Amino acid sequence: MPIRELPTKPYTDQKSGTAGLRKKVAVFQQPHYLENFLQSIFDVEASLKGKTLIIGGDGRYHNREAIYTAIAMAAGNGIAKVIVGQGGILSTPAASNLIRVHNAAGGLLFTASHNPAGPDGDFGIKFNIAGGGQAPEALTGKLYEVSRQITRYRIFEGANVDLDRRGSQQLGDTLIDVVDSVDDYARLQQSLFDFDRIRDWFKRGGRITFDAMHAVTGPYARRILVEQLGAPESSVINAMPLEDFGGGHPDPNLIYARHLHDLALSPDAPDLIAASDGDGDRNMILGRGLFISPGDSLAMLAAHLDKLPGYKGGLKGLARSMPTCRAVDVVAKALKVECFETPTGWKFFCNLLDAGRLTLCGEESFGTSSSHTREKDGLWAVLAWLNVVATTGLSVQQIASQHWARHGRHYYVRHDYDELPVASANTVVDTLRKALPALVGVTHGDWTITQADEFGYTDPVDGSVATGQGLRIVFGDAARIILRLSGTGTEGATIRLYLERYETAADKLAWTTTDALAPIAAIADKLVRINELTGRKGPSVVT
Ligand code: G16
Repeated sequence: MPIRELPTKPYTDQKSGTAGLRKKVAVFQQPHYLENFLQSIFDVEASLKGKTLIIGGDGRYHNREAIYTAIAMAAGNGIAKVIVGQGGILSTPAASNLIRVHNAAGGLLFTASHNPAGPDGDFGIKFNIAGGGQAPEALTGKLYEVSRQITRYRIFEGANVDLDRRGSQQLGDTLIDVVDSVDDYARLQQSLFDFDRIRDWFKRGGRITFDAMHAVTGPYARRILVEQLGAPESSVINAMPLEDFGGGHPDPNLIYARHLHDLALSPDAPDLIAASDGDGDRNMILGRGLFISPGDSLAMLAAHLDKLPGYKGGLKGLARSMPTCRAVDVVAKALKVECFETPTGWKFFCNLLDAGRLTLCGEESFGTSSSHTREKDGLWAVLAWLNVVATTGLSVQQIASQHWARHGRHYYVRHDYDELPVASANTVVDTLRKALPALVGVTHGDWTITQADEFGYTDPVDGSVATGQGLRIVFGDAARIILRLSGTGTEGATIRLYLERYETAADKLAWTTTDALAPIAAIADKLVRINELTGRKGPSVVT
């Protein structure tokens, strides 16, 4: 039996962030680094033994090597069956779906999401549990503890798996099933949306440009948009997945996908312009002449969800992460459904989804999804918008204008200060935290602070508590300033400052976001003092 137990020494930095363990590729290439983390999973989740495990990744540099190791270690740790995407490719929502479809005990997803790839780029791993959601914090905490004491790992030595040949192969007692990366995911989308209606919309001249950013969604978008829905081949751009994502930054936002914003403003703009990120869970939506912010996209989809075949059964609850703008809260109120405010991190939605209390949820970080899976789902959001546009006969612009006229408009922006020295980022947060108690009741311009605190969350389903989830300065319904540290970066610390302003008067609905938020930004400058405390001149990224 070529299963061997090999000695190893622990690393002390295998602490998961907002979404799994993300590090530079070079960190993952250290001897036994990946093996240690994987063995921690197999040790902590002993119940994986004898069960099915899904394995796949976003195709970035180091994906294949990591997947060979993961398969050999799955076989070394008594996994009965591994289902792996052909070529080692699975988008994050496709992997989550496969866990659900095959009733698997969990999944190993190799991705650093929207972070750049290549030898000098980032790599990452997420462990998803039965049901398809990301490991909750209690579990990632245990993984971290175990990883700091690990002394050995188990592996099937000399494993020789052909990742490119679909079908079954045997590795000792473990069955390895290499499956098409797209089939099940495409079937799922077909069950949710009105493909006939969308096909007809394309036939009548409807146009989309979808940018796969040379990342994982290329094959998914081609299959669904082009082959199944009849969009012209040219509708999917940068469709070829590349190990370094073509040297780009597959983060679909107004900075890294600026060209899509320019396209939206051009005279020949298509009806819908969209993009997804490295691992296919994020989405960006634009219409002719207009960028739809993620918080607005969530609210507008919520308002139209009853028009989509997969959601005719009615809307249960809605949810957003705390820093996400409160547009969806207004829709929830109008629809008389529960609305939850969770910490940043998709994993916080999963208990609510499992308990049947949520239908739709989203985050400001370009994430939207529904109860159909347990990850955010980039192409799902694009198909949802296509379906709404095809069904209502309205343009994206009309959908947005009607929405704002009825529900009011939440202007919203996020300022990122990347790669700060950790100490200086902490100083900003600590200084504001100390100042919070004295802020309530203070008036700035037209707005008075009604609440100033640190966000904490008690999960309504299992009672688990998450503290220290961001500082918030709230001006009633009118505005908010939020500050938190990112949990997904791999260099130094990233401060995120979120600004929101709500307006309902008809003459205040068509401002530019920059103009609308200028007074809030000025208040944030005074209260949060990021430039002053860090020596920066301004944010690195504004989205
Ligand atoms: C991950 C999480 C999201 C989170 C985002 C940003 O997304 O799944 O829930 O909103 O990171 O997190 P942070 O503000 O801590 O950097 P992804 O697409 O990177 O997996």
